[in-house]
Amino acid sequence: NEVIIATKNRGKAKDFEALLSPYGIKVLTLYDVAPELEIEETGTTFRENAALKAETVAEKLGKMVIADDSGLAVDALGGKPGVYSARYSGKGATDERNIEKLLAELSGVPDEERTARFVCVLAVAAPGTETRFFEGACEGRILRTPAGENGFGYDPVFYVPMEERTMAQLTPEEKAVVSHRGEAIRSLEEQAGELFGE
Ligand code: ITT
Repeated sequence: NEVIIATKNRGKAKDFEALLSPYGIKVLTLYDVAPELEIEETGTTFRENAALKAETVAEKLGKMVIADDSGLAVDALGGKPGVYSARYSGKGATDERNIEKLLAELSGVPDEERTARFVCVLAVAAPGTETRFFEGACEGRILRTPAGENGFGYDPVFYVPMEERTMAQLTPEEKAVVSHRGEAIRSLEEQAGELFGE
């Protein structure tokens, strides 16, 4: 059993592997199925961008494809960086620079006002069908210094209160249990078990 995830983000791909290997499902990414494809994310919502990615690839391959559009919403920044999380620090953005910018923006914000959440929208597209959406979120707080080596993106500065650690201090299996991506995949699994071949 294989699932195509329309992503070029290796960190995301690893998350999906941790989430789907228990079902015996192999994860294929854009690097495997359409490495030349560059999809411009022109949408202004997670849903629009997830649909754009899933439908573009499903159309091209003639197969069912899942896309993940996700990001970090910080309350003290009015929900930013949101859909722009990957590109927060501008052209040539890296996880390190994005974190640096986030910490700079939040430098004057006291601990109790540093609440944030990760959001994940999955779009499931297949030729000739209506695209379906599944969502997940994970509440936390933005620390002042990064901690942990696992995960990707903003994981080192995202503190998960229930775990009393940052997302980057969790193993991939632990992250799968608490993360926005985990919640979205479980919702997909519950409502569309047939996708995974039961
Ligand atoms: P694809 O479109 O190729 O999937 P992308 O990185 O551009 O890759 P998004 O547009 O959905 O994907 O941006 C998601 C960004 O949100 C990601 O680059 C991180 O900065 C952040 N993010 C999402 N999920 C995260 C997670 O689990 N941990 C840390 N940061 C996350």
